[in-house]
Amino acid sequence: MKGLRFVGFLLLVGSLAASLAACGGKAGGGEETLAPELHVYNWSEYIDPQVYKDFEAEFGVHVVEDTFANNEELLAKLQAGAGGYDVIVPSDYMVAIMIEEGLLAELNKENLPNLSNLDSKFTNPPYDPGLVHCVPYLWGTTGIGYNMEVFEEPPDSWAYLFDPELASQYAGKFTMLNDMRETIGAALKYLGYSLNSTDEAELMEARDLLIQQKQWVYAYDAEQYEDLLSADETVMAHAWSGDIFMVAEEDERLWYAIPKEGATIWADNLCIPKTAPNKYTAEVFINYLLRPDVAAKNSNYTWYASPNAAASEYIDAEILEEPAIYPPPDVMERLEWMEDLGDATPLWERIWTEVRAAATP
Ligand code: N2P
Repeated sequence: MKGLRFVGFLLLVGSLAASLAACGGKAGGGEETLAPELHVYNWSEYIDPQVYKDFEAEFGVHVVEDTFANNEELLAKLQAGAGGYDVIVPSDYMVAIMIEEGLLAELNKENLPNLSNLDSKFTNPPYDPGLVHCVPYLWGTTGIGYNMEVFEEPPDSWAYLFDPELASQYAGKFTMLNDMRETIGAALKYLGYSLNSTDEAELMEARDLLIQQKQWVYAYDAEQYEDLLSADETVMAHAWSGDIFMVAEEDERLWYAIPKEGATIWADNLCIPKTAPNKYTAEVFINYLLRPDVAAKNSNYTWYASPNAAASEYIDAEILEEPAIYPPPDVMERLEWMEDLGDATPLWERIWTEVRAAATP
């Protein structure tokens, strides 16, 4: 009996040691182990591909990337139980929704020493005070991309997309973002309302405007629209700033304007889902993206503004000095952040479905 108990004790000690080793000796405060693969779910064209390669060369971790078109697609994926992602990139208001729904893990800041590189303006955002769950990645605005050969004056008003007299001149020649918040938001802005409106009458007005506009819309697209513009399929696009500047590097006819009525300002964030299989590796990756030279590589590639103050010295002057990327204070004042729509979400979703399903005359 005694002998058996002793064997049992030995087995217990053995399995404890094995499980400590498996979790990398975390309990002992030692190094954790890196997973061989990391799964990132990102916006399209939203990282310098070289950064994935450099990370793999340095850490031996192969990064597999999937892309999504908009925040709602990302949310639906997680709600449906997609458990394979280690790092996701939701925008500000979506971070708030995901925290509320308990979808995000809390970050272990010990693994994120490079957080100190962030500009202090970005370290306490209202959607995630104190950066408990996410790290700001890139930020930008939503406006209008256009072909300068077609427009004598920059189309710096939502009227170009919504005023029947103006928009009809570009019939079949412009795209709208395949993004509920951005596209209904743009219609609301044109009408002089907040892009966070939850007022039913305002929203019905926006819906009618979008249904009227649909006959002139080439497509609702958030992933290839910049290429359609460069391929002359379109001459104008409801657009995220950097997407246009990135293509403009090769196609000098293209440029981007922030509508004078005001527009969206947003920040996308690196977060770890609660279900992430490789949380520690995800933190090592996020910390890598926070290195000044790496953050700068991503800004230089995507043409989006960086919340990383230490990265500035490596970011191209062309980007840092571009007022449509880092807008001056008077423009900043006209920009609006998106917020969680709360109880009005189903109404927005219904309107978006109606707009997408509406027949064009
Ligand atoms: C990148 C899309 C930008 C993200 N192609 C908009 N939040």
